[in-house]
Amino acid sequence: MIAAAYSGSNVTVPDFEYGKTNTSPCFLKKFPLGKVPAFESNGVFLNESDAISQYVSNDALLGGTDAASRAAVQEYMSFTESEIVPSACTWVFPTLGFTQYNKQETENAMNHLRNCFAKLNNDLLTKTFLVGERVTLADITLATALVMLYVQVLDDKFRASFGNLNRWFLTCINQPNFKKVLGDIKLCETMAVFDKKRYAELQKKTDTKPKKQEKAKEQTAKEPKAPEPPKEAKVDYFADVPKSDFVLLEWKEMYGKGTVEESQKHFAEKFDDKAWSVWHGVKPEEKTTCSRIGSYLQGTLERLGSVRKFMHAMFLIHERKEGDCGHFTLSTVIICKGTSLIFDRNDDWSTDSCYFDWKKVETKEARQELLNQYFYQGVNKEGVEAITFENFT
Ligand SMILES: N[C@@H](CCC(=O)N[C@@H](CS)C(=O)NCC(=O)O)C(=O)O
Repeated sequence: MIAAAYSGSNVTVPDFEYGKTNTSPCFLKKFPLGKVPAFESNGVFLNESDAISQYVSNDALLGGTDAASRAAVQEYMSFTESEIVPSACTWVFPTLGFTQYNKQETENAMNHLRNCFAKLNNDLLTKTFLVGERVTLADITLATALVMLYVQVLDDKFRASFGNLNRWFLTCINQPNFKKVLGDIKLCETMAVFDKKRYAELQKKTDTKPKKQEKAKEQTAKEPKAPEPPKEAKVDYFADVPKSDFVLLEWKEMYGKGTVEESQKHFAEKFDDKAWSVWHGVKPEEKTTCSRIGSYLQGTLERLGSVRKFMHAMFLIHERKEGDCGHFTLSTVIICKGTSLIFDRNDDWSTDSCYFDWKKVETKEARQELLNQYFYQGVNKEGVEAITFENFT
């Protein structure tokens, strides 16, 4: 996020719950190891913070045009990843209760970091930043890796021998682009020690966690090409859904053949939120062509064939022109069986849903309004008319 702030790349962080979002089938489809940070943009999917930060950087952050400077930036990034991060985790994680404390390992890590800091302190003797005269990805990568050390364990005494490193660190974290991402950082006063209590609590939590997601994740990670087990003749994907008086086919007919007023009334009276739900999905804007987004939508509708009995949807395509380029957004409102997102019930249904951000429409008023916009007026939530639409019925 700091690199993006420097380069002016527009990167946003969606709603995310660690342990939940990154273990969902949608996430695992795109990022099979379930790890964060994870980045997606216009069909580019990246894990690994170094790769992501390089992708969102501009040339200046990567060291400019000089090959030696670029290599120096890369050197500090690799140095951070292989020399700093492992020892920092070994020392700091037990103080946060994340891992068990091991005296010997912690001492080794402290000594290794002392050596690394001595080298860095020397590098920074006459320099404000690590490479060249301005902030580069070298500073961003190293400084952010050091934050947990400076906050948790590097007390005054430990810091005392590394004046140049401290000065550089403070310069970095006080740059506006660092500050707006990291906030205020309070340097450690007392070296934190193993947090036994929190460790025990966290252990308890992981031990009692249902193993189902873990298993699913392991399978995706280790056996991506394993052949699908033969499908059961009949799987009830809606076993949890109570019987309901809302009949999708009736609604579809009413929508197709009745007047606007009749079908609106039918929905208002019959829709049953104990067994059905309405969702708004948006596939983030991408630079493409009208025919490409159109054929993507056709493909999506074909792939959703088997879910037709349980879902009705309206898809809209919007275009925003920027110079000669079109930027297209695909969005939809769906009415589906069950109170959870229908695509999560069967892996075969989630091929495309993964690329959309979904929000459940919770209230009757909001449902009515969105339905009016999508199904009757062909406009999106903001009231903007679509260039084209597809009714999935
Ligand atoms: N080298 C990776 C490390 C990624 C990583 O280990 N992420 C942790 C969170 S800090 C994670 O997602 N763990 C989830 C898991 O392993 O299930 C990077 O820099 O991005």
